[in-house]
Amino acid sequence: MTTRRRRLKLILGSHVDDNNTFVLKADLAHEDQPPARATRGITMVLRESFTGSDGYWNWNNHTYEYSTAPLSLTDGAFDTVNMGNGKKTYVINVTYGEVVDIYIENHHFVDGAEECHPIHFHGNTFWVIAQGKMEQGQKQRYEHAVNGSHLNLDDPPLKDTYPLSPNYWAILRFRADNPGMWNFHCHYFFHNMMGLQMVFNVAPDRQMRPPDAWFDTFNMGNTLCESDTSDPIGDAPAPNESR
Ligand SMILES: [Cu+2]
Repeated sequence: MTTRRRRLKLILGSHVDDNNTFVLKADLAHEDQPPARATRGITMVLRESFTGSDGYWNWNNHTYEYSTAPLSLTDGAFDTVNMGNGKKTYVINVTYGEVVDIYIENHHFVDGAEECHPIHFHGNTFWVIAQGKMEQGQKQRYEHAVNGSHLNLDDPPLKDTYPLSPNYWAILRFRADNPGMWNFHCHYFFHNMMGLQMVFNVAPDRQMRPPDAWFDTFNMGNTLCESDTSDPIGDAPAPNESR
């Protein structure tokens, strides 16, 4: 018996166009095609910053700071923390059904040191529909990338992690059909802890929330979150509740 395995055909250099785009191809026998158009483009610029001798990683100049409430347990609500110097609980809301292009661009240019960031998305997969290289110091942005590049909408790889090198950019297209608070971060643990993460809050109106008993039992006297019984969406009754 032969076992078919998912294959990734990597073609580098042979399809370079005017925008320095490299085409990644996947085996279509195992993977769906992406939606032909995005309804929204979100630009995420990766940089490094320093406070004194302390180094931080940023998405769009924000170093991630943990929220005071567990994001995945609060029905899309969260306490945002802003400690200054770009530190914040960086959350972007996404409506159910949107087709989102996450455009990532790495502005962290290092001389003589290649530091590649494995960017990982929880709860979702994305199609890598375009990627390319910039000149050092160049700023491109999503509109230029999506309009000026060859987009592979026929057989792009469907992944949950993309290796983002200095001077490179990529367009990661995903369909927002999985409600949840989903972390988008560098998978190097020390980069993650140095702030290179953020959260896509997908379809907050469809997210499940803990039963009321959770708020009573595990919420340390409502110090984490307030119980709100006015909205029954996704609210499963606790075993000892009568309804
Ligand atoms: Cu990293």
